[in-house]
Amino acid sequence: MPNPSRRDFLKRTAAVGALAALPGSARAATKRRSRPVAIATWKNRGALEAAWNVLVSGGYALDAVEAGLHIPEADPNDHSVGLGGRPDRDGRVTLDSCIMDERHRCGSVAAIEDILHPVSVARKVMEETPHVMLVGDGARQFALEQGFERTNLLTEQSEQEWREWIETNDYLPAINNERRDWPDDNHDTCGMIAIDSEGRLSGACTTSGWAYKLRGRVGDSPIIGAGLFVDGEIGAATATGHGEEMIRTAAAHTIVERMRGGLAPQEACQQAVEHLRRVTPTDPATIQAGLLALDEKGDFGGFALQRGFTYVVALPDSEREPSVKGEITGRVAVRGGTIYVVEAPYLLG
Ligand code: SD4
Repeated sequence: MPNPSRRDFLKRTAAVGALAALPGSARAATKRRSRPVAIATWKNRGALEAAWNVLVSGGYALDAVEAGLHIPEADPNDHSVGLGGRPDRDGRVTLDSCIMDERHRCGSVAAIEDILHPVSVARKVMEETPHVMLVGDGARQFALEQGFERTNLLTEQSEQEWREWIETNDYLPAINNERRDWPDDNHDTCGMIAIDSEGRLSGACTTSGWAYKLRGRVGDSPIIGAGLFVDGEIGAATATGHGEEMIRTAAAHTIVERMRGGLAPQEACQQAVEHLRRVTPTDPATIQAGLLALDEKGDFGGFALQRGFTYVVALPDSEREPSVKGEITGRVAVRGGTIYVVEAPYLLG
């Protein structure tokens, strides 16, 4: 007769083995309950509130980030995302977006035109195709086949500003946003990561990218691992700023790997910025990188290369005033929680 301790050991290892054999989704599903948390780049408050409403209703983090990003995508006054986004130098609005769930499932569209909600096309790429990324005309064709409508995204205002820009032909974006004229209310590229009450992590990004970019330029926002990365067992990260820098350092993936190594989200963001500054061939004084992270416990952090990176985070009512690195400059009560506006700490003065 086997001795009891050996029997226990066998039972235990069998259970662990069965768990390891489960696909990631089932593994995550057996895991935990969590407090919901959502965090987004810039003052994307409306987007965050839409996402939060899904989370406090017990919804799925993936649905939350998608619903959140629909807000800036449809807002003609947000000149860095979707409708009303600034065009490329040829006057065409081209959009980049991606989405990723807790099971390493992801979808992405780059340089897509005429479609109001690229994040939802990215989700369709994830759910309806064996691919991860579609670009340009192919992405639009896929979207139209999926029933998305063709929409003219170039608003009168954006067109007028582009025509004025042609006169100066100045390529360089401002450090903190493409909207030099509205610095107090920037909501710029929207990167959002969230964890729901079942402990499922997801994230998404949406942008019209670098204003007046070369036709065909793609930034970090649709690149899995650069503008966004999610590992359901570890955490999630997203980025904003000069996309070329996030691509060359695989910024979001770097952050998640540092969290896997044991760093808290705040420290992981800071180290990723320090690394970026060390390795970039670009003059660091001319670029911005704003990074956000969230781990599987719901802890979060943000860090930037330069002053001026604002982010928003939604936390449940039960939360004490959160201890954040950086300065809380605003708070708004929302259903079942509070949205805090935070000025992220930064590396360069
Ligand atoms: C890009 N990272 O296309 C985006 C731009 C951005 O706030 O984040 N702007 O490079």
